[in-house]
Amino acid sequence: MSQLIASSKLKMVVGIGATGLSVARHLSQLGERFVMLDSRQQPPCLDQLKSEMPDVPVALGEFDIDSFDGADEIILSPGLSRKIPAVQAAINLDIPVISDIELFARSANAPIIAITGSNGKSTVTTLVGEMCTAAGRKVGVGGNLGTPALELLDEQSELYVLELSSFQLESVYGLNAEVATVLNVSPDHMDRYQSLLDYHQAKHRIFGGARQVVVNRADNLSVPLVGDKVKQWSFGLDRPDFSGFGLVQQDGEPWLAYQFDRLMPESELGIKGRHNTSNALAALAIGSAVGLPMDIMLQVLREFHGLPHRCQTVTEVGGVSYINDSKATNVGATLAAIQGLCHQDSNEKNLVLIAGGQAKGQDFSPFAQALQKAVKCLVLLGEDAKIIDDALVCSGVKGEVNTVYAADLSEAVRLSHDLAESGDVVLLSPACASFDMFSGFVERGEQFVDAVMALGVSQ
Ligand code: UMA
Ligand code: ADP
Repeated sequence: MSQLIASSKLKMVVGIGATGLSVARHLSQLGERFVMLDSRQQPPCLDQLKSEMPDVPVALGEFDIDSFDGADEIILSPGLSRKIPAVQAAINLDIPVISDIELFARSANAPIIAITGSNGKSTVTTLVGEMCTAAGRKVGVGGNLGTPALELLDEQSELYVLELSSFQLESVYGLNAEVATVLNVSPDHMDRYQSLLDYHQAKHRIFGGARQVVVNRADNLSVPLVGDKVKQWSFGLDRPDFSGFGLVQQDGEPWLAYQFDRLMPESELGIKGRHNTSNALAALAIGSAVGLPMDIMLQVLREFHGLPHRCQTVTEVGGVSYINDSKATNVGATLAAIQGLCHQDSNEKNLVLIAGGQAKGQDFSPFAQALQKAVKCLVLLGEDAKIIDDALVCSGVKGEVNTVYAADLSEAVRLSHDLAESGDVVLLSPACASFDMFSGFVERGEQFVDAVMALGVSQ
C-alpha cells in the first residue's frame, strides 16, 4: 500500500520501548510525519525501530525544557510522567500530550472493554478475553497486560478487551468505551502520584464517554460520576442488588448469583481465594454487559486456573506449601494473599512471608497490622527492606513477628525453609516492585520457583 502523507504536522513519540515502537508502526501506516525521542542512550526497542523504519528521525539523551518545542502533538509512553519538566513545558505551550491508548481509541472500529484497578486487572482482562473467545467473538486482548493496544488493531475484530494502567490513562481524553470499570483502588505508584486522589483521578479517566460501567459495591472509590443514561452493573461479595453479581448462601454453601438467580457454587471456580471470587464476579458483569451467554461464561470460570505468578502453588516440600505471588507489587495485593492463605478459623499463625523490593512510596502500616495476625516469620529482601522493618516498629508489632534479612531470593527461600514447620505456607508476596533486583515480576517469580525446586532436590 502506498503511504500517503496524511498531515504535514509533526508528532513526537516519546519513549522507545514496546509502546513507542507500536506508536511508530501505527503512525507510519497512517503516513504521519513523526520523530522519536528517548531520554536513554540505549532504549530497548531502538534496534527494532531502526531496522523497520530507518528513515524516522531519532533523538536520544536527557530531555531539556525545550525538547518538545515544535511538536503538534506528543505521544507519551506510560513509563514517563506528565510531571517531568520537559512535558510540563510542552503542556504550558498548549501542545496536546496523549497516550497510545488515545490513539487506539481514535482508530478502533469495534467496541472497547476497558479494565483498570489497583489489583486484579490482568486476571479479569484475561477472563473476559477467554469468555469472548469461548462465545465465538473475535477479540483483541492486551494493553498493560503486555501486547500494546495499537498492535491489536484489526478490521476483523468484533471487540477489544484492554487492561489499562493509571500511567496510560493519565493521557487519555475520550476513550468512549462500551464498558469501563475500575475494579478497586488501593494505594500504588505513590512515587509517581502526589496523593491517593491524584492516582484515583488518573484511573477514573477510563470512564470518559463510557456507555456502560461496572462498579465494585465494596469499594466506593471504584464508583464513577456518570449520568443516568449510562447503564450500571455491579459486583461484590455480598448479596447482589439490581443488575448486580454477588454471593448468596445455599445450604450453608456460597453460590455466585445474579440478582435473584443462583449461578454456580463458589467451590467450582478454577481460581481460588475471595479476591479471585470478586474478580470472577467482575468478569461476569462485564461479559453480561456485552451480551455473552451465561452458560459459556460459567464454563470459562470453571476451567480458568489463574495466571502464573499470582498466588500460584509451586510445590510442597516436607509438608510446607510454597506459593508464588510475585505479581503482588503493592500492599493491597499482599493483603489479599495473606487473607486468602491464613487460617480463617484459628489464631494460629501459619505463614512465612517473603517480601520487599522497591517500596514505591507506599504506607506499610496496613501491611504491618496484617502480619501481626497471620505471619510467624517475615523474610525481607531488596533495597527498601528497612522501610518495611521500620513500619513494623512504628506500628508496634515488631516484637510479634520474627524478622530476618536475606541477601537474595535463594537465601530467602533457604531461610524460609529453615523457619517453616509442616503445615505452614511459605508465601512470596513482596508488596513491592522488583526492578531493584530483577527484570520484572516474571523473573522474580521464576527465580523463586527454581530456588524452591532446588530445595526439593536437596531433601
Ligand atoms: N523510560 C525512560 N526514558 C524514556 C522512556 C522510558 O527512562 O524516554 C523508562 C520508564 O521510566 C520506564 C521504562 O523506561 O521505567 C519503560 O517505560 P515505557 O513507557 O517505554 O514502557 P513500555 O516498554 O512501553 O511498556 C509499557 C508498560 N510499562 C510501563 O507502564 C512502565 C507495560 O506495563 C505494558 O505492558 C506495555 O507498555 C504495553 O502496553 C508493564 C508495567 O510495569 C507491565 N506496568 C505498570 C504496572 O502494571 O504496575 C503500570
Ligand atoms: P494487576 O494486573 O492489577 O496487577 P493481577 O490479576 O495480575 O492484577 O494480580 C496482581 C496481584 O494482585 C496478585 O498478587 C494477585 O494475587 C492480587 N489480586 C488479584 N486480584 C485481586 C483483587 N481483586 N484484590 C486484591 N488483590 C488481588
